[in-house]
Amino acid sequence: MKKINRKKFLLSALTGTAALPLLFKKGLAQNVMTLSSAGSGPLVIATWDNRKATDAAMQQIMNGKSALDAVEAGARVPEGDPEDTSVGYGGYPDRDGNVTLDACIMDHQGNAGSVTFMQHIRHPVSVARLVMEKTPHVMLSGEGALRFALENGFKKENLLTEKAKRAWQEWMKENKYTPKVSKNNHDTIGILAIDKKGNISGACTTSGRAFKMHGRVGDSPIIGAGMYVDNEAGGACATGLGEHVLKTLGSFLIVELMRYGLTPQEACKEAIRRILDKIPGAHNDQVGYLAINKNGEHGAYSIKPTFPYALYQNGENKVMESDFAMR
Ligand code: SD4
Repeated sequence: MKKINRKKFLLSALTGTAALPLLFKKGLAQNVMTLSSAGSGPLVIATWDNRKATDAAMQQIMNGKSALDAVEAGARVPEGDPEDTSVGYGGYPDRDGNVTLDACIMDHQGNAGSVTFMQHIRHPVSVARLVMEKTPHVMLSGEGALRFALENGFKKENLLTEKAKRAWQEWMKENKYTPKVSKNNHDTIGILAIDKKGNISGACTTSGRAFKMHGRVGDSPIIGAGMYVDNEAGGACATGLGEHVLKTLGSFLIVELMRYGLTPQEACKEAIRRILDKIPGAHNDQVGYLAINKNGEHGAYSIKPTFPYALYQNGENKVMESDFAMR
């Protein structure tokens, strides 16, 4: 069978030759599926300056635990931190004053779990993991997710801190119950890891957009939008305005682009380009993507500055700034 240069092929597809469907029709897709060989981790990467999270995750890996254990441990750090107003305990509420949480997790075998619109549980990422491991489902939502968590020993708590309550009351005075894109509420954690075996896992957890409509669910718990992992190709995660990520299924798109030979950086850039191309006015908003491949390479790209991220690799845990589209 003729060898296909995945990158050249993809770039030609991107420039409009529409060769992708043809490839699948001819049954050649298998040829392009066998991506890179052994991984060269360990590595942990997370959105924003979540160095405490990447540190907790790397400790798991150094102790011989899996990438799945690592991303869960990392995601739990901002979930438990009352100062992080975008995740878990201390997260800003919806416009009715309820803290409603979204989270997902995915392992190297393609197993996935997710909870959406869940209240009163501090660690939604751990509930998402249990959905993945203990149920025949991928997603549980709202009351059902809460009931499942309580049945599995999670504690019911009031997650609305005084600080978050005050911010919500201030917002109510100015905005009169009209949901808007809040520009300064973005510390959602998306986290990806490669363990000592070279396996990739990912997680994402958030309280979503501050002062959103009750019942609103963003990209973060949606497998393929807020996060996606395919152990052959790599992993990706998102932060920022979830509606844009949902409309373009950004994390899945990035992983697929890496499968066809793009570097993580090129893939993140293309996913941002897709948002800017398809969604009028998106250049005013923020979305940031992170991606890793099996070779331990990473990419980061956002609509606009600044999008810092934490990278723990080669014994160093540091903050870096992504490249961006709007100059
Ligand atoms: C959402 N993407 O619910 C999340 C918000 C976010 O940093 O990422 N904030 O739309």
